[in-house]
Amino acid sequence: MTIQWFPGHMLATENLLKNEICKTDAIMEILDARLPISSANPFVDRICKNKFRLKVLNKTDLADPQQTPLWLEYFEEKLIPAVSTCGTHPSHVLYALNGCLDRTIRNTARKLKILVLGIPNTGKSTILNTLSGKKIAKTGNTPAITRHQQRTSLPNNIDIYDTPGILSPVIEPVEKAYILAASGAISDTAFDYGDVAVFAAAMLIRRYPHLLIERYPFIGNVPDDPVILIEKIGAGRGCLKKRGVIDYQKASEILIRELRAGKIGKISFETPKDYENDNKA
Ligand SMILES: Nc1nc2c(ncn2[C@@H]2O[C@H](COP(=O)(O)OP(=O)(O)OP(=O)(O)O)[C@@H](O)[C@H]2O)c(=O)[nH]1
Ligand SMILES: [Mg+2]
Repeated sequence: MTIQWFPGHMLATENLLKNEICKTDAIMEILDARLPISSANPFVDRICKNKFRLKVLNKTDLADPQQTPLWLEYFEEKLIPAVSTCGTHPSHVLYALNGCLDRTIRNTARKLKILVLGIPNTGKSTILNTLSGKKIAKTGNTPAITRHQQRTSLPNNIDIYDTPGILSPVIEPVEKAYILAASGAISDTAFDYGDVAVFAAAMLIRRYPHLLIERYPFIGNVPDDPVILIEKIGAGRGCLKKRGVIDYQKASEILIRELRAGKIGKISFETPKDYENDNKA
């Protein structure tokens, strides 16, 4: 099933960015470290062509610690500037900001303008707050918290702009939409938890069976079938309807919410190895 979610403020943000980009010195593109490919918006590639752009793989504390360094190597090989951060960690975000400043030619006659861009819920506003040392921007664990661009002045004549998260109007292929939905980048109103849970369960069975056993010891062996895994989780967590029928929807929601919150463990939805294999053909 295709998933689409493109509320009006995203189109307004795209139009704003098209006008603003020429007045911008550098861009911090905030990605989700668990999904560095799927959390990149092709619109950002298109409009940022002639500007210095740093890819910031945020939420590293939730990502598989083996995969994030591999992603950084992957980007380095392709000569794409990238760093990884935890958005609430001042030294991490300062390192990212300096990564931008080091590569940006300054026009001392005016303030340096840095745009913070990305899809929803990757931690843009959190990074801005950590950089400024104050809670300037509203943050929250649902997508589309920020609805308007917001400027903050930093020391050394720097203006930094937080922007609303933007997605593509059409998210393709469907696997990408499922990854985005599972990560929390798409509003819950735009997809079915059951579908996304099957996708997520299949990924967990393939890559992180040991974490499934640790989190849900009552499942016994990890089944090959994602639907059976979800049913077992539902049974173990008491998600039952009348006459003992498993509440599949509730079980799906539990799996997705615990996956997003890092309760199952540190998990990456994408690995450079799988990505390269999938794109070899
Ligand atoms: N675990 C973890 N959570 C983070 C990190 N950075 C941000 N968050 C959380 O992620 C959620 C989204 O953060 P926001 O800063 O609101 O994200 P945003 O990109 O501004 O989202 P929109 O405004 O909706 O586009 C919040 O609950 C943050 O506390 C991080 O590095 N690690
Ligand atoms: Mg925000």
